[in-house]
Amino acid sequence: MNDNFISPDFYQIDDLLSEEHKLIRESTRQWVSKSVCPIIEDYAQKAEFPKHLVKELGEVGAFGPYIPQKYGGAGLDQISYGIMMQEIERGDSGIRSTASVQSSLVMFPIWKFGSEEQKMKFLPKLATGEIMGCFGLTEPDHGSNPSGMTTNFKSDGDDIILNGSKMWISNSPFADIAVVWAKDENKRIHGVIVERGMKGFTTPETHNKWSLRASATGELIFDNVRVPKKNILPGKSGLGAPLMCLDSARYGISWGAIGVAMDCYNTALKYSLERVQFGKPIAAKQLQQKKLAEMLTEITKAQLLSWKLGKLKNEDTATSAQISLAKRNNVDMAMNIARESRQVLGGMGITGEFSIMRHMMNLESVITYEGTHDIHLLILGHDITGHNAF
Ligand code: TGC
Ligand code: FAD
Repeated sequence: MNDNFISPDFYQIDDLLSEEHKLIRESTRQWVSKSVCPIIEDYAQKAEFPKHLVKELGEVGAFGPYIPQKYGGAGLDQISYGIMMQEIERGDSGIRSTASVQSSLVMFPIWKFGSEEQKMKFLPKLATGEIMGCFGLTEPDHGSNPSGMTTNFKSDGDDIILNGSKMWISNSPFADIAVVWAKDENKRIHGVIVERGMKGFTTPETHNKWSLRASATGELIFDNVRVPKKNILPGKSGLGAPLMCLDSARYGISWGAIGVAMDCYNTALKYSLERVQFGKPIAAKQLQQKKLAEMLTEITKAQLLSWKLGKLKNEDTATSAQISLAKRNNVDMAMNIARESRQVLGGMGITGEFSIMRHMMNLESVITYEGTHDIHLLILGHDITGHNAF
């Protein structure tokens, strides 16, 4: 597969980045070009997760880059995290999923809500990829409305007994641990670390996906699973705890979507300059220029949005609604660019010779998970009007 990526920077947004940000971008970009781009199409066609990339993701620092060094992270800022997600998703949304689930949905809750013992036990191994985690919030009957979840536990001495099931869980088929959200006897939601090998805990894989084919998705099934109470995250309970994790992951996705859009734009631009029809490169035709000009406009707007959101995240002042706006806008922007750039390539656009069609299919998941396009609109509507329309 081709990889001659040149990233568009029409508004010199690089001037807003530090030297460290640029170094992180360069090293992540080189890794993606070397290790992801050459193999990802084959894995997507086979519907297989390239598991050998886990160790390398750990080595490039993609697992918990903003987690303090004391716990095995790199202690970087939020813009660094965003840049990494952008570069990795330029390769494939499924690989970015692996990195963002591990960082924002597994390491983040253990770091923010875990005991010191839990942090020391799990975070350093999660940072290197020695162990992998997944995040269980969604259930078969509760997707957009997780507060209705029925997964529950009862106290039994020093343990809890966990029952229920989770669906659509990224990385579940191979994860060593799962951060699972479940209700106690008082219907209060808690995070529980469930470890592979616990009796009654199974993780069947979900097959036949047309999207995120290089990412493993599955269920989490709990049949009277005995979990020690010391595996409950003590620092925060209630739906606000998983929603805080989602804020972190949604922010990363806003950057990731830019990576996809840049890759599609870049592919379409190069193809249009080379492809000759009616005696001229198609890039010389007004209709193709309109597509390219609009793509670059939308990418530039999205770059500024995520950069400013990163500044707010660094100051710890980003609101959930601001994050929803960026996730919603940027994923939608990337989907439109994938569709338009696919058309620029004509028939070639549907083949695995180019990354566009895989990106387009992946984005169907990205626009649905971490809150659907419409749920983010309703979060914004609530913020603007004060009326909850869920
Ligand atoms: P609501 O009543 O609004 O809130 C419940 C409690 O939570 C507080 N809260 C937040 N706290 C922290 N951060 C946030 N972003 C928060 N948003 C709300 C809120 O103040 C309240 O606190 P308290 O103390 O009063 O109880 O909750 P609701 O039930 O009305 O639901 C709100 C809604 C619809 C926005 C929420 O349920 C939602 O976001 N739904 C979408 C579900 C979703 O995004 N699921 C994602 C699953 S994980 C996933 O998709 C991973 S994909 C991974 C990958 O591969 O990349
Ligand atoms: P539903 O909630 O049933 O929604 C169906 C439709 O109804 C949507 O269009 C939605 O926008 C709309 N809708 C819902 N409520 C309203 C309303 N109030 N008003 C108007 N319209 C509404 N979850 C995890 O917990 N962990 C994971 O790791 C994870 N990984 C995933 C990986 C993949 C590949 C996919 C596809 C999903 C993953 N998810 C994960 C689940 C994901 O978060 C949910 O699919 C998503 O939140 C939507 O839930 P749902 O699929 O049940 O759709």
